[in-house]
This record gives sequence, C-alpha cells and structure tokens, in this order.
Amino acid sequence: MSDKNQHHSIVFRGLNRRFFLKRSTLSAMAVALGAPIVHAAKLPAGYLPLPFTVQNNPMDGKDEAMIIRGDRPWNVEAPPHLLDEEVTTFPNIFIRNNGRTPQNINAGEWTLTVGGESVNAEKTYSLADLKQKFQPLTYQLTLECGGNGRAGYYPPASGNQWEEGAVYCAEWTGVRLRDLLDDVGIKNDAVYVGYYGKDTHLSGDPNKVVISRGIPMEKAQQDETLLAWAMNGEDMSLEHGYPLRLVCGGWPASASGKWVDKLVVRNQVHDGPKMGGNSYRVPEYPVAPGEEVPEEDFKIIESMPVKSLITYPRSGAMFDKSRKLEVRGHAWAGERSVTKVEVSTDFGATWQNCSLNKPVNRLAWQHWSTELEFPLTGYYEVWAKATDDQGIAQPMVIPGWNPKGYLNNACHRIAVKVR
Ligand SMILES: Nc1nc2c(c(=O)[nH]1)N[C@H]1C(S)=C(S)[C@@H](COP(=O)(O)O)O[C@H]1N2
Ligand SMILES: [Mo]
Repeated sequence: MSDKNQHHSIVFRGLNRRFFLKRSTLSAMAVALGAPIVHAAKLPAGYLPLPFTVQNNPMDGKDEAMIIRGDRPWNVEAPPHLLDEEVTTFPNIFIRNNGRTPQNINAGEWTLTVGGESVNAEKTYSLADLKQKFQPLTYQLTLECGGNGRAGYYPPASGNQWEEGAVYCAEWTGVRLRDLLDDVGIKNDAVYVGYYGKDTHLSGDPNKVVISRGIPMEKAQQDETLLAWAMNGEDMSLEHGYPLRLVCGGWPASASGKWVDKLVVRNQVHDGPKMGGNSYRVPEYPVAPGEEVPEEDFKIIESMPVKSLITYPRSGAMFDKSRKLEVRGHAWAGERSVTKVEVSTDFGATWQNCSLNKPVNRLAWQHWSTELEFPLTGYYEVWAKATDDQGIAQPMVIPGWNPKGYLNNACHRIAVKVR
C-alpha cells in the first residue's frame, strides 16, 4: 500500500463506525467518488458509502489477490470476488493458523490415535487403515472462521481483522468420525470429542499445544462430520491440514482441527487450549460495545449464523448504463439452510428476490444469482441479504458487539459505478 493510501485508510477507518452522516457532506462525498450517489436520500443514518469504510478503496481496483492478515502465524483471506467458484479451490481458500505449519510430513507414517477417558481402549490407525476399514464419503462443507467480519466491529476487537473472506466451501473426502468412534468403542458417559494437531507453538516450545478444540457428541456423530484426507479430489494442501483433518461444516472453522494426529473422547466439555476464556466464545446476553464481560458469562459458539456473499461482480466494478448486470454469490446458515436471498440497490429501501439453488448436501453453501438494472448514471451499492429456514435474516447493520469480534453476519455490500 502506498503512503497516500495508508493515510486514507487510517482517516476513513476512524470515520468508519462512529461517523454519523450529515446530508451536507453527501455532495462532498459524491465529489470524492467521482459520481453522484444515486440513492443518497435513502442512505440509512450511520452509513457511509463503501469506499469510505474499507481499507482498500474498491474503486482503485487493486484488491486483486489474497490478502495477508499476518505472517506469524500465517493468516490469509480471500477478497470476495475470488470466492466466485461454486466449490472453492486452492489458492483461493483462506488460511487461519494459530501456530506454525508442521514441516516434513510423511503421510505414509502418519497415525491417528483415538483416546480420552471415554473410550474403552485407546486405538491407533494409519492413514491406510482409515481408507481401507471405513466407507469413504464426499461432501461439500462450508467452513467459516468464527471471527470472519471482525474488522466491522467498533471498538475494534483484537485478532485478525478479517473482512469478508475467511470462509470457503470445498469438497471433502474422508471417513465419518462416527464410524471411527464405533470402531474404537466409546463409553456411555462420552460428551465431547477434542482434537490435537501437529502444528507447533509460536514460542517454539515443543510441549505447548497451539489449539485443541472440539465438538459435542451430537455434532461428532452427524453424517457429514468427517476425518478428511482429500480436498476437491486431491490430497489437501499442507496449509489446510495435510494429511488429515477434522471437518465440521457449519460450525466455527476452529472446530475443524488441521494436521490431526490425536482425538480424545471426553466425559466433560473438552478443555484444551482455546476452548475457554473468550476464545471462540461469546457473551450469553447482549453487551454494550467495549463492555467487560465476566468469563463465566461466555458460551461456546456452535452453529454459525446465516450469511451471504456477493462474489460477482467485484466491488468497484464500472459498467455502462444500458447493460443488465448479473450479480451472484453464495449463502449459508450453519446447521440450517438458506431459503431466501434478496438484493437491494437503494441502500436497503427496497429488495428484489434472487434465484437460489438448494445445497448439494447439508452444510454446503448455496448459490444465488439475479439480474439488476441501473437506470441512472452514478454510484450505486449492491447489498445482499439471506434468510434461513427459521426465518432469521442477516442484519443490515453490524450485529451485537462482543469482546473478540465473532459472528459478524451483517449484509455484504459492494460498490458499482454506472456511466
Ligand atoms: N491444528 C490446527 N487446526 C486448526 C487451526 C490451527 O491453528 N491449528 N486453526 C483453526 C481455525 S481458527 C480456523 S478458522 C480453521 C481454518 O482452516 P483453513 O486454514 O483451512 O481455512 O482451522 C482451524 N483448525
Ligand atoms: Mo478461526
């Protein structure tokens, strides 16, 4: 980023969540945008046109590639237009590491041990055992980081400042965790399955566990919960968990352990690193922005909320007035399915229904599309809003602030300029 842009981003980030729009500033903004804001009168209070709220002005057309949020550990997200594929492929897949990627993996020697106080006896499998003993299955499963959208919160929450792109839906092949647990033999008191992976702690201490999260038995025993070795028909990429990872679609992706070499079946809620405190947990009740919340008032995030993305066109697209514009993207809703996607071109004053596909299987994201017309020259935004099968819709404004900035499922919006 050039110095000039950096300066802009700081100024505009400051304005981002605090600035209350005065009508008198609209004309100044139109000058900055180089176009009249067509539905300016409908801009809700507290909203700024998109270019004034994000780090990279979409009108620059510069956000081409994957966005690096951190290099130690390695954290990378996709700009939404790189998520346009129906099934996300490498390298358009976000990477979220809490420690260091394991090196020199030998898949031929890889083993998975299933232990913990709620197994009858510990058992160890090679990858070949897993592939031969159990029925392999393939599902498309959506993984979204619990902190996706964190950058939208004010006051800012600590952690990677994810915008929209810490989500993907890949096709995973592996065996059911349930089949494996049946083979091991578990006790009646089992309540949780936790994972351990081979990544190493940033401190370099080989005895320190990076992250060890888990899922309740009910999620562990779902048809779609897999121990997967393949992504999109190939060995999965190293960064995404090669040679074996847990995949728990629809839940915060932190439940989907990468480089898994040990599972523990627990007679209590798993208590590994990043299961407690405010990690992947949210207050049990709404809190005021910036409020301190006592640790005992947090609950573990389970199913992710309804959400959608506009993946085409890219934000900042410029096109001619006479053209009809195809707009498309994906929508997902954790354990639920999405029943409706709507788009608005007048800042949410009116909405138009989109066509929406059924998921190819449970927990896969769904594709939506529609055609839009823009009758006037100027600056527009396209907003997308999904509704789940329980009638819950995405909020148009940032939802409940929480200390770690999880679960921001506010409507995605893009900027378009019509000439
Ligand atoms: N072993 C291990 N598994 C892990 C993590 C990790 O740091 N180490 N990060 C978790 C988090 S927080 C997320 S969001 C997802 C990211 O998966 P991805 O890198 O395939 O996108 O992996 C999860 N599994
Ligand atoms: Mo995450």
